[in-house]
Amino acid sequence: MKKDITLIGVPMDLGQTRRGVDMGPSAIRYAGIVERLKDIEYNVLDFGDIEIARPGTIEETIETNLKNLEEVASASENLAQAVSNVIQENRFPLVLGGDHSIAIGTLAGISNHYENLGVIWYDAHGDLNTADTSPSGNIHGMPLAASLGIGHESLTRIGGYEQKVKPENIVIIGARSLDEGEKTLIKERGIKVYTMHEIDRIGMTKVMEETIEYLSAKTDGVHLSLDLDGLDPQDAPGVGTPVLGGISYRESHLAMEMLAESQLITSAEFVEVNPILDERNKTATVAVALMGSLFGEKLL
Ligand code: NNH
Ligand code: MN
Ligand code: MN
Ligand code: MN
Repeated sequence: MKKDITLIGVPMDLGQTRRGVDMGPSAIRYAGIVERLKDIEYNVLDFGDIEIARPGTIEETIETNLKNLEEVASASENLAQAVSNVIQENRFPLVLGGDHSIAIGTLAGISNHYENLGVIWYDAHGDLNTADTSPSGNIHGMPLAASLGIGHESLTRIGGYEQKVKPENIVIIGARSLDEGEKTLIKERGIKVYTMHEIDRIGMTKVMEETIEYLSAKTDGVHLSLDLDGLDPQDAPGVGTPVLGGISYRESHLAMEMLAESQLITSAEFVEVNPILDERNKTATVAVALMGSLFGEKLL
């Protein structure tokens, strides 16, 4: 039942303004992801890195407040193609970021292989902004909106089609910093969200049981998009936009272990690891440990 895995690195930092997150894929490789997966008997292939244009090298033709729009769109197309090829080869795409804007390309590459894709968005943020609601103009705050088909068409039409995921097939876990426009969208579209409040109140076990039940009932594949800032900054300090009061390391392991047991996850990405802001590669090390659990590593 074990699917072969292909790693895809996306050294992208253009979706936000703090440099260093483009080194995330290297940091995660250095923290031993390939060996970790091979230790639990996976066939792992490292595709290498997606080509990312340098900022300002693509001629600006679109008038917009979105930062590096052309470069992000072009990288997204490249990533979508690579991810789609991996699925075609019947392998599991494991995408290493890079800032979270890369999810636009990942989902564009995945979604048309499924009838009804589900998405788990593990994040302190909603990433549901558009040019109109964004407080920053940073595209890493927009990938979930873009994947719903909401926002600038250079982002919503990656892969040549719109709406990669339906609102009722999304579960956001760990939210604690939502912008006003995002809150409105969540309510209007009926997106399921477990904020930190619910995690505190009912516990991660129940959150994951409910999430798995909710998604397995109606989807034929589930993508895990894990932003390391979903975790508490004490456990994952190497992120560009840390928010206090996050999910713990242990709770995150439990979540990954429950997903492994459920066999629900068909693709995954780990994003926002920024080694420049990190403490001795701790955040990449945490990411690798969580990937181990997601792929079925056991303590005993
Ligand atoms: N919501 C803010 C914005 O849109 C912050 C987004 N930052 C993230 N998202 N790291 O996961 O700019
Ligand atoms: Mn995010
Ligand atoms: Mn985030
Ligand atoms: Mn395009």
